[in-house]
Amino acid sequence: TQFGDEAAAAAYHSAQSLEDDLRRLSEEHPEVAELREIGRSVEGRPIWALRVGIRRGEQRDGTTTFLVLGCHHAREWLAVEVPYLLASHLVTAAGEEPVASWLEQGEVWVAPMVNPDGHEYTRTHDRLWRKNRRPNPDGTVGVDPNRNYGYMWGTLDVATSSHVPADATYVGPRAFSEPEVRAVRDLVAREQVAGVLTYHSYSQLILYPWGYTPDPVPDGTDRQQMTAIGQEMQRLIHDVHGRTYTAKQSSDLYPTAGDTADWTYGENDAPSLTIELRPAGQADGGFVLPPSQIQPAWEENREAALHFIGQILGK
Ligand code: ING
Ligand code: ZN
Repeated sequence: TQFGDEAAAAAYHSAQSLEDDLRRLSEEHPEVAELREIGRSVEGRPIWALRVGIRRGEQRDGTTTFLVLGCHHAREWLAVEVPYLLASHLVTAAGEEPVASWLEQGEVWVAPMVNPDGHEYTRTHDRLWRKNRRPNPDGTVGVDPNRNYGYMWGTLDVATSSHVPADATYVGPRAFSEPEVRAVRDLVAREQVAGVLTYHSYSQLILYPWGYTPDPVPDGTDRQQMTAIGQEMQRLIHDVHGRTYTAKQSSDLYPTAGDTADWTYGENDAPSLTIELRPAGQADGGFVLPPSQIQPAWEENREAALHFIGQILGK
């Protein structure tokens, strides 16, 4: 690699090694895991999801789906590893409670690398690249996939949600202009998605909608459920290694229109949370963490993720 940390590059997944490892999981556990290509990136790379569920033939009406996403943003390497390890855990725990009961009526889809083009670019050219690799008409490159979803898309024009193609938070020319984002949209349209967990790094946060407005989501069971799950996840994470991941509304971090959770909740009524993984700040390493951080990050997030999944599939 150009930045010389061969050990880190080997310990974290590339697009190819992720495909290999997801394929191996599906081949070792064919009764509960299936590898699916959910779409292709701008540069033609497959976007992979592992479907964790019991084989039901064609008759799958009424099956509730929980969706886990990772790595919308290229440089957020830890946000590939935590969802990958969650997928691996679910596959090996599928025969034991509580996972076994969840899979009687439901399934979990895990797509650890939504933005494979950007991710590969961070391994070979620019470790801190964020967006996808869309060539823009003005000669710049990249749309922010976490600003390209179609709920209240484009309604803000601020530094953290920009209409300038060169910017790191460029929203794109229209909602769902990006194939990586359409892959998620089409998966949500095909399956009965009833809960969404999307991983980013860093800042140690648990973010619930909305991003596009400081108003809270409407008063009622959804608001109650998302804030309660966020609080419980904060507690479960803290219990493991003492790290504080603070639960709050995403607009309290900064305003964004077109993010994943606003769309999966606003358009699809699925309780949706964004996790910002380790570390707390730039001074602690920011996006660039040694591989020794992968295991503790996974450990502290495991029970929290399982809690959310259980709240959705365990009914
Ligand atoms: N942060 C998120 C971003 O997309 C976020 C923060 C998530 C804001 C969800 C609004 C909604 O900017 C990183 N690190 O990507
Ligand atoms: Zn991000």
